[in-house]
Amino acid sequence: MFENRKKEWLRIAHSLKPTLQHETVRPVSGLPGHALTENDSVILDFGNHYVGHLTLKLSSQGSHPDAPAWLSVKFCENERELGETLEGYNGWISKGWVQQEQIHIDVLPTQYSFPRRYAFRYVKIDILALSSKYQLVIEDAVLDATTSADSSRIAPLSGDPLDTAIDRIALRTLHSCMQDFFEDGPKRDRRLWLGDLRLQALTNSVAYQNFDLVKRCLYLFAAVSDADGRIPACLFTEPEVEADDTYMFDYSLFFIPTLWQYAMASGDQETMEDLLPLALRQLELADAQFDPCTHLIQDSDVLGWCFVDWALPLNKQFCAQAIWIYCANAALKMKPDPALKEKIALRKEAAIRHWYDSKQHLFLSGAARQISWASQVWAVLSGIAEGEMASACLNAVSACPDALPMVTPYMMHHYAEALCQVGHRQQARQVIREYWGAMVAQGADTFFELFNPDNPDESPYGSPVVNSFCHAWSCTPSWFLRSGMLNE
Ligand code: RAM
Repeated sequence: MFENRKKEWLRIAHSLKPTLQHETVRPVSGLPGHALTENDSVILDFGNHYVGHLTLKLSSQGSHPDAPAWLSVKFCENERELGETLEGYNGWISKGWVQQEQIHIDVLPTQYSFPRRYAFRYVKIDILALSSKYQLVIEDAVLDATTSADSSRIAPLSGDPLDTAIDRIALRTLHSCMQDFFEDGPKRDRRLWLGDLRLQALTNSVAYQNFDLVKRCLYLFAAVSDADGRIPACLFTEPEVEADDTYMFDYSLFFIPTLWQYAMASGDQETMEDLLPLALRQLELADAQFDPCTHLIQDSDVLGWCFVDWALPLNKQFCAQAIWIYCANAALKMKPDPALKEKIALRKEAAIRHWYDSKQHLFLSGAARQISWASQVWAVLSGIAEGEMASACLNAVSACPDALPMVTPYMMHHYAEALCQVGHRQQARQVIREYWGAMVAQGADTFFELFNPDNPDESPYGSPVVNSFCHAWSCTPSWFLRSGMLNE
């Protein structure tokens, strides 16, 4: 399907590859003013979060170096990582993501450029070995930092200091993730994920306004849709553009609101029309997962069949139904379709009938009738719950201590948006100030992939050592603060 279009879609994506902006940055502190000996350790601080390639200018003191300098170099996005080690790590995600390496320098003086791009503020250098006859001098450390975000397009916000700090850090997060495409995290996974793209594009529309980058990403996804037209959850761009073999129910569908939102923000109707059939195809494909008699989506216990949040015990059945409705509503905005409207009504009605507990004012999910924050949030965003019912379920969940909590800024974004949708804008502002504000209080320069204020070690991967501390989907406070969403 769409086979005859994919070559052209890829061509368009390639033609929009951005020219990265480069900035030369040096440490604000940590460069030792003296020669170093074996077992010495230094921490260079670059003063902010950057993404790029580091070059170390090294020389020696004493006799001619008679043995290699052996260094361990660790790049850290925040201070917490400086103290972390990989010892005992047995999580399910590769430890190859941890930003550390060991190098041998045979000839001094030299300029050593790290071939790998890193995302960091701090660089910790441990001298593992020299010889007793010479000392190492770190003369300079020069970072070639890159981004495709044009900071000259935006002015800092003025007003409340916490709001402005949150905005500054959210923008920095997006800034670091904007490279050749919208990366989910420049430390990990350095990939284009649809769920992340949708939120980045939203914030980009009120900040850097690099609409070509959004267009490029939409075309990249289009070009790697499979033989049925299904859009993968994420894709690789190197060595060639290729789909990852990961498909998620919600992420494929999010192509629809991402396309609609892009067209609204940029005014680019042509792209919308070009990609609309592919977008609508995602709804058709999702139909196979619905029971035609009950109009309910089938549940699944396959990890990641539908994403929603990184809370492993979360049952996704209700959220999946709600997200289908949310995306179908976005499709209707691009193209009226009475049959689709009818289908939405049936699925909405079925969701209320099967999953709404009118005594508790809560939506339940799965065979075990799980109560989660995520289900209430998606009930509101999808329009399954409207008016009184919508505020009732958001109020009820906050009074329900057993409700399964949210663990990512991605899910918290949706909660804040749901609050705005029911008119609780003041409360949405409060959520942003408390949740993202708690990361500010921890000294964040960029916002994290996962953040559970009650559990600093929150990680679905087995250990926070592989977590990303600059993660695209946490950049949306700037969208809330700059779009006027929070204004009464
Ligand atoms: C992780 C990444 C990414 C997200 C997926 C679902 O691998 O954090 O950002 O979109 O999960």
